[in-house]
Amino acid sequence: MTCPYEPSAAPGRHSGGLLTAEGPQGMETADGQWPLVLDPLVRRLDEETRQLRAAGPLVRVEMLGVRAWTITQHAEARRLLTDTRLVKDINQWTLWQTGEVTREWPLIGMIDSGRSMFTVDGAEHRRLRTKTAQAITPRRLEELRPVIEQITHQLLDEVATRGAEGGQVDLKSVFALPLPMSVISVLMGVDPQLHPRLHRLYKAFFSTQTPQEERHAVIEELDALYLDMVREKTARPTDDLTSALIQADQGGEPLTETEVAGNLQAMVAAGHETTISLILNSVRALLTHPEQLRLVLDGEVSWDAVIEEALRWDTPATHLLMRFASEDIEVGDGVIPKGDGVVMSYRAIGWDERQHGANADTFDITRPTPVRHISFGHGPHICPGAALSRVEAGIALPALFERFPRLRFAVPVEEIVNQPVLTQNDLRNFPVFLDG
Ligand code: STR
Repeated sequence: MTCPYEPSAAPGRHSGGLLTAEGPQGMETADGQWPLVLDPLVRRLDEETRQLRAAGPLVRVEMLGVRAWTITQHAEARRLLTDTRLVKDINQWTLWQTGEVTREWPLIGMIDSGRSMFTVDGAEHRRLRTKTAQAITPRRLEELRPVIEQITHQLLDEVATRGAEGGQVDLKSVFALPLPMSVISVLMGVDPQLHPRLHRLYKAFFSTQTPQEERHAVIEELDALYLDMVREKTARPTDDLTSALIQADQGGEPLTETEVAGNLQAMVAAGHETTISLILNSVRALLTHPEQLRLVLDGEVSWDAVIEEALRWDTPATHLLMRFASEDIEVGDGVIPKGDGVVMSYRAIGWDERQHGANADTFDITRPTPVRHISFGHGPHICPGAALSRVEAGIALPALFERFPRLRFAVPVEEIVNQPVLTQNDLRNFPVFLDG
């Protein structure tokens, strides 16, 4: 197999500083191949997804100068996501132990994000996660539904106002971006006045183009903001999940201030960043497949089917960073050596023909079998917010098309492109005409 990508032009020059001309020790492929270099600007996501699929199930990738393995197959991913030898603890990472990866690596915030349910395993993970997960079950979410409906309709009013003169409206900034942040804020008890600041901070946090000093400042600001929030709610509890996490005794072991802050941070970041993509990617898929949109508007196919297919075909979490092999782990014909980093490439996983059939790379809401994707992950870390995101998209999408049944792109669809965000499938903007 030949590698479709050129090695990085100047290995070792990247701020990660990891690659020498020969490649770091123990990281060269047995057959001398270079890894697939993922484009930090995400200019060809579909092409990259195909290349990952073709090279799978275990593929060597380079992400902003750092090498890791990625998993591109549904069955292997499922298996590995319940394999306890694959752990979240960054201290198991050889490149971290040797100092080859430092906080200067632009993606470090995706891994070393502080102690939370996202970064620990085993019994401690259950201790950190259970209370939060229980608060977002489908049954508990019924209470949030009217709130989500109200936020959705308010935002759609704003969309209508902006498009009143027949001009174009950015469906991202006016609808898909504020909706998830508003919803997660109600659940967690985040002050709406912080929204503009949080939008700005997360945009900088996720972008590969953010200068390093700014990125450090952004992470510091986010950490301080959430810690303040937890302290404030400790002093004056309110009716939200953050206050509940502070007060819960977790079987005699209450969560510490930093643990609550870590969970809060993870929930806001995840609830915000991923659901924007779910909404916009669904709209884009429908507008580029008008015959399928027709089926939905005529009630022939459910909105649930649209959402599950969008989750599979154009999933929000392109690459999920990162787990570490605490021992050598065999995958297919290969081995992940102990101490190496492992990424789950959910977009490629969603295109697995073995799981979804020969047309896995096409959007088709009429698939005969229910779509069994793992875009929310699998195993102990499976997305605790999955039901919430389904409720949000399940309200937002029908409401949008009911209000604007003639919604259409205001620019050629090729101009609707990804943000420079390597790990998330996030669009820059989404100009539409409402047409009445
Ligand atoms: C962002 C930075 C932060 O403060 C906390 C977290 C933990 C949860 C992470 C989040 C991160 C990045 C986006 C993630 C989310 C969990 C799910 C979400 C990875 C690192 C996805 O994109 C699926």
